[in-house]
Amino acid sequence: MGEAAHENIGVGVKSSSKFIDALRGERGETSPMWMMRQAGRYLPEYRALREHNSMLQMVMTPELACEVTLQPLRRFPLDAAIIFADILTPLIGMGINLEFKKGEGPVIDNPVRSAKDVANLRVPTPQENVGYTLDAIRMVVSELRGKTPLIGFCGAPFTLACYLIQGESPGDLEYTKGLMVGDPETWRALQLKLVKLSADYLVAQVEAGCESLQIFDSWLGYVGPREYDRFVEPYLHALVDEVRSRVSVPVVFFATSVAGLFPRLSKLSVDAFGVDWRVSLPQARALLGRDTPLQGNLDPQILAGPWEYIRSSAQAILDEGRGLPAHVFNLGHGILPHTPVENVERLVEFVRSYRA
Ligand code: 1CP
Repeated sequence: MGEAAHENIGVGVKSSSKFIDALRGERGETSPMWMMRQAGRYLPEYRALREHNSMLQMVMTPELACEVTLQPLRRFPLDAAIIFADILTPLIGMGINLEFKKGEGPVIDNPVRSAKDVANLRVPTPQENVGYTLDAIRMVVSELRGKTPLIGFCGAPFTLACYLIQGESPGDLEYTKGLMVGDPETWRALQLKLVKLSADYLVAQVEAGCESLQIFDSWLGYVGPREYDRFVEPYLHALVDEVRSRVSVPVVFFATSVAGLFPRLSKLSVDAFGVDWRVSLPQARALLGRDTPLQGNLDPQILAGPWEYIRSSAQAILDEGRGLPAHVFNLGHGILPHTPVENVERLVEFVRSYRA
């Protein structure tokens, strides 16, 4: 890396890494690999810790978050770690009551539904809000000793608003879209607060030692092009542009079911796009109309299937990846709790050794 990449605030890429190189558009002999939700319930050692600690306790205790972040790396030779946190934890400091309920996922018992609710939301500094995650990042980085880069992340302003407004895992978005189209001023005020919260959070994660960032817009696939242009794009661009002006690490944007939005998303000033399994990598490239490194896109649901099927799917993706400017192998969405660990082990070994 040249010095130019470091000049913004003096933090930037430290370790030489196949993963960071690929995000910068440099293609090596093999595709580097990590897996979304690579720390999680499919690992027995994660379940063992989880038996005695709630999800939030694990995120809020730096020693535990550090340990859980490192668990998948002890088992598999992955090319990146991702800090154990959640896109929703930074919302707690805004004044919402977040709980992860067994079987239900995240629940917010004081959802945001009015102009007054939005006005009451605080935007604390990352240090006062999520100091526990910043501490965990520093611990992980010191354990990794420059050998493996750590990914920091946040939820995009649209997806965070979905959770804040719906108050639970959004099965549908009727409250969210009702507010968005019915009260655009309040929507704007909420989006601007979320842009500020997330931009500061991403920058703080880089300052604590993260060498790459990923923005998750998990619910964007529910948005049509007209609403994207008016209610989503200005804030997503504001977040990305703000972060880029302050740090120089590569930024990946990930959303699912957004093939129809790819021509618009390609205007985002990110280094790479994460792709889900509903489109092929060449299709995604054509729709984006831009030569950008892509990350993806094995369907995590087929990891429950026979090895031969998994292997041939992974091979097809790696072959497609050879046609891209650069490719990071990943799943098309998070790994599922019942995934056999043995299949993951074989997959990582296969991806590491495969040469197209
Ligand atoms: O043990 C448990 O019961 C907790 C399950 C769990 C885990 C392991 C949740 C609850 N969050 C996490 C960690 C997490 N979440 C990470 C870091 C770990 C890693 O990747 O190794 C990351 C990056 C996330 C991101 C996240 N959380 C997203 C974006 C990615 C995606 O899946 O689309 C979203 C939407 C969430 C919300 C969330 N948190 C937890 C659940 C079950 C959910 C999804 C609920 C829903 O479908 O709405």
